[in-house]
Amino acid sequence: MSAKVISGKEVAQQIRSEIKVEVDQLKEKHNAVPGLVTILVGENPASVSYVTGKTNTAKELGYNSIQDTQSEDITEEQLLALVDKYNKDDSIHGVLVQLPLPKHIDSSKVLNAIDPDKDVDGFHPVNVGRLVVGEALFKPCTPAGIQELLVRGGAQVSGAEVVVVGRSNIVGKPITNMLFQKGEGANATVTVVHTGTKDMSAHTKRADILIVAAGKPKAITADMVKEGAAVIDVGVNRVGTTPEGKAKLNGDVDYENVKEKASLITPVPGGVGPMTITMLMKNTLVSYKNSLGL
Ligand code: L34
Repeated sequence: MSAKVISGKEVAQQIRSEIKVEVDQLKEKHNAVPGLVTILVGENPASVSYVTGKTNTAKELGYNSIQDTQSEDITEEQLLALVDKYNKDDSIHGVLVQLPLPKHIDSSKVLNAIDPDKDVDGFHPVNVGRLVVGEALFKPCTPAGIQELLVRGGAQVSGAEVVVVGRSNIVGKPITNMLFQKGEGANATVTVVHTGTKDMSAHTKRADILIVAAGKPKAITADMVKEGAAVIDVGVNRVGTTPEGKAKLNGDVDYENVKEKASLITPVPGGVGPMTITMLMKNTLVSYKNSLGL
């Protein structure tokens, strides 16, 4: 079998055009647009690339889009003050601080300072709690993107054996919490494997849906995958440079070999990444509509 490749790029484009229609209508009616600020600290090339993607997409959709880039040596206090400034700004509906932050800054302190109503990443403990009890205000962007890809790619999620590789706050924990909830695009049986797992492939081989956020190239090889599984590759590893001098990207899955065994697979680049950005746009739209009481 050779898998159907789900293009996150195409699905993302589709959802973005749906969002654009709604934003244009709301602008006409309310004479206002969604506002998103993305705070970037330092010059990590991966972060610069992702944040630029977010800022540009927001601009394309007609948002008030601000990229606030700060030097690597900004103090924690200064960063907290910056977050507070945007919390209080009525033209801003989404406040995002790109991770990772430099070591001298306590990330959780910064994330906890974001107004939960503007926390379009869904990382604030209040929003994590809402997600866990099934009352999510904002679904975290990468997991929300994964769920959309599964649903729009035609995977049967309800009743599926899902195995999540990795337990991060950004991907592993929230996708687990989303997929075992009752409801559309969920209702699955979810197992989480991580660096403390004794026999990783015993679990991954059982998966109807395998979600890989391990942060390591080729963490998943073909022998670890069940014939016909749907494989979502969340990893983005910079593995070298292309002849044109651009970063060469690989996921966490041995794509060429796993593709021959899976029924569905997402590529890297052009898979989950563009969906993360799109779901951020969706969350910002939700926050803006909430602010209008819609
Ligand atoms: N606060 N920090 C916060 N929120 C997030 O949701 C993120 N994440 C992760 C890192 N830190 C964060 C992202 O934005 C990962 N991530 C992310 C976003 C976009 C892309 C990848 C990861 C993406 O657009 N990937 C493209 C390739 C981009 C490139 O060439 O560098 C792709 O096609 O996969």
